[in-house]
Amino acid sequence: MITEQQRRSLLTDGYLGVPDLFTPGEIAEVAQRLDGLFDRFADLPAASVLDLGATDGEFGAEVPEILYPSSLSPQLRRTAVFRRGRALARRVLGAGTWFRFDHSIRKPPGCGYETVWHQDRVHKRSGLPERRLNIWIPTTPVGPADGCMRYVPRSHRNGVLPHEPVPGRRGALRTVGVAESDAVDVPLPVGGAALHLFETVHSAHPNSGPSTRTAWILQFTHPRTVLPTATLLHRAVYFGQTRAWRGKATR
Ligand SMILES: O=C(O)CCC(=O)C(=O)O
Repeated sequence: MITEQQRRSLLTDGYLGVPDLFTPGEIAEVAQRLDGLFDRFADLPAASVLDLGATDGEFGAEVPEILYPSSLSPQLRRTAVFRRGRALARRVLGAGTWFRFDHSIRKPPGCGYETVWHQDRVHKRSGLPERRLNIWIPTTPVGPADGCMRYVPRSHRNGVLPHEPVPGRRGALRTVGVAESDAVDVPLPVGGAALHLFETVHSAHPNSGPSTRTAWILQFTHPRTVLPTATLLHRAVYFGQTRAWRGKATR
């Protein structure tokens, strides 16, 4: 768990690297579940998969992303990593914090794509008075060469900044005018996590290293009473679209 000083640092700077939230064994369990899903990437429901690479690249081979992996593999929700992540989110955002979303992004060795600079709030233009926390959990050690996260400190304080589409990249919206020299890398060992707020400007490096970089990303929201119709509808549609696959997977 984090100290009060770390909590304050997160709220002041908009991000926090924590090197020791989980044990290697706890991460290995998550890695095994995620690997099992990525191994079946081509067979996952269409609603569960994206690729953040080039628009003309081979879908699933560049920067594969799985949406709601914990719905496809419900054991993920029963892991120590999930439980501790949720307790941490409640400590940061307060009682009544609600698990909103999870996804997993993989960068194969030699993946030349950075995750472009963005604020998560720009993808959720609800305008609702909610606060969110992202917990980014790598399954291998990560540094700048392997695709670690990077942040612009205190960038969460200026509201939603202008964003622009990135030609040639699937679904990417990039914050306009980020001064990269202000950014801070957050390298992590196995068992570490990078935390950030809904408005923090962030990016992740390409993976020029020899290992596959996989991250499980948990997103929590507060207050729980903010349950916009669009969110519930999105969930209902997703569950409908993946029901047949989930039924087969658990048989
Ligand atoms: O894993 C990545 O490459 C980016 C993750 C990210 O942008 C996020 O967790 O908000």
